[in-house]
Amino acid sequence: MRKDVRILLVGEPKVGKTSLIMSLVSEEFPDEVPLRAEEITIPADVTPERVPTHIVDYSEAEQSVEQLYQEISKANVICIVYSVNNKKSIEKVTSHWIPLINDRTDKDSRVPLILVGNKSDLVEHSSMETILPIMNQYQDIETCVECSAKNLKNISELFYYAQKAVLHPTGPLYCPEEKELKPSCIKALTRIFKVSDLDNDGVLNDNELNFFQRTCFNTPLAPQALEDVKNVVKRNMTDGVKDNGLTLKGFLFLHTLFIQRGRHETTWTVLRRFGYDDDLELTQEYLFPMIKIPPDCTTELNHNAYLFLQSVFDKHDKDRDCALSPEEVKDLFKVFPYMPWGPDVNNTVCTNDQGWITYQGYLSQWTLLGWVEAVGGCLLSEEDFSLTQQVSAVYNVEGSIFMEASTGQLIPSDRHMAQADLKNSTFWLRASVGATVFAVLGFAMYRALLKQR
Ligand SMILES: Nc1nc2c(ncn2[C@@H]2O[C@H](COP(=O)(O)OP(=O)(O)OP(=O)(O)O)[C@@H](O)[C@H]2O)c(=O)[nH]1
Ligand SMILES: [Mg+2]
Repeated sequence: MRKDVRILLVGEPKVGKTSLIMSLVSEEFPDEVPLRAEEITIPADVTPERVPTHIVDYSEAEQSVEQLYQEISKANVICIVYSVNNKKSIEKVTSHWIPLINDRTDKDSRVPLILVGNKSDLVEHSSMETILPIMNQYQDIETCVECSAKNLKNISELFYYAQKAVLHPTGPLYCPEEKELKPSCIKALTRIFKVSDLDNDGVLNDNELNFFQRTCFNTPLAPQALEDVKNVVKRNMTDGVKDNGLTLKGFLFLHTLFIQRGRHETTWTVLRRFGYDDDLELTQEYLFPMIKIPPDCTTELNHNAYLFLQSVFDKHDKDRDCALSPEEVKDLFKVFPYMPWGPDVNNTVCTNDQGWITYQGYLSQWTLLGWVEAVGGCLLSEEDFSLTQQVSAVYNVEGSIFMEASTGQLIPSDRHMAQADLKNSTFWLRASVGATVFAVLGFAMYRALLKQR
C-alpha cells in the first residue's frame, strides 16, 4: 500500500476549488479565499487509513500550464471540480480536463479521477443525470460526489473517497464494463479460498469462515451475521451456498458485491492479508520472509512446523492412503506461485508401491529443505491461517540445538481499520455509502460533518 497520498484539485476558475480545501481545513466556509491555497498535509494519524495526505490546489490565474502538468504527473488522484449551477464547467470536464489529464499520464498507469460537483447549496436538482453517462464513458473515473463548500456538505467524504481511490483502487480488481472481477483478482481470491478451506472440501463452513474473518479482520463474525451473509448469496445465486457453507462461486460473488457497493477496502484488506501487492502479485516479503540465522548456525524445522506440515498433508491426502498421488501433490501446491517439487523428488524420498510420496517421504523432504534452504519462502507461502506457528531458525547455542517457534505474529497488531472492517463484514451487504463514511469516524474531519447533522 502507498506510504502517502497526493490529491490534486483542478477545474474551471471559480468553481470553488480553494474554498473546498479551506472548508475542509477550517471546518467553516471562508468568505474570502486566495486564488490558490498553499499545499496542505494532513498527518497520518487523523486520516482514516493512517497515511499522510497532501492536498494541492490549482489556479489558472496563478500558475502556468507547465506547472499544472507537473502537478498532474505528481498526483496520485485528481479531483475535477465543477460547479453544479454552471453548465459550462460540467462540459469542460469532458472537453478539456479529462483529455488534458489523459494526455499527461501513461495509459497503463492512469491516475484515478473523482468528479466533484460543488455548490450544491445553490440548486434544487442534482447534476447526476449529466454526470453518470460521463462516468460510464471513462473508466478512470473512480467515483463522483456532489458537495457544498458553503454548507460543509460532503467535504470530508470527498477527501476520503480521494484517499480511498489511491489506497484501494478499483482498477486491478474489477472491470466496470463487464461488471465482473478481473481474472487476476479471481485468481488471487481463488487461492485465498483454497487456503481458507482447511478441510479441502470445496466449501467454507462456519468454522472456516470465522477463521478467515478473524485472520483478515481480527474478529469472528456473529452467528447472525454469518447467516445473513449466506442468505444474501442464496438470494442471488443457486450454487453460492452448499451444505450450509460458502462455495468459491459464492465467495467471489460476495467480493463482487463489495466492490460494486464501493467497499473495495474489504476486498483489499483480504488480498493484502494474504500477501498481495497493489498489482495482485504476491510480495517478496510474504513469499520469502526474513529469517535471521546467526553465523555458524544451522536451521531445522521445529515441532510447530511439523504439526503444520502434517495438517497440510492430511488436508490433501483425500483418499487417506497415507501417500500423495501426483494429483494430490498438484493440488497441495496449487496455492503456491510455482511448483516447487519436480518429479525427481519421488526418486529421493520414500514412496509407496505406486511410486507416490508417502507421509514419511513428504516429511523427510521438508526436513531436508529445512536444512538446506533455511525453509523460507516455499513453506511460508502456504502460510495458511493454520500456520500461526511459523517455522523459525534453530539456533545452535553452546553446542545444544534447540528450536524456537514464533506464534501468531501474522496478524498486524496495529490495525486501525479493524473496527471499520468489522462493521463492513458484520453488516457487509446492508452497508450503504453513508455507512462507509461513518465507519471511519476516527477521521478528525468528520467532526465537522457530525456537527452539521
Ligand atoms: N454558494 C456557494 N459558493 C461557493 C461555494 N464554494 C465556493 N463558492 C464561491 O465561489 C467563488 C469561487 O470560489 P474559489 O474557491 O475561489 O474558486 P476556485 O475554483 O478556487 O477559483 P480559481 O482559484 O479562480 O480557479 C467564491 O466567491 C466562493 O465564495 C459553495 O459551495 N457554495
Ligand atoms: Mg482558487
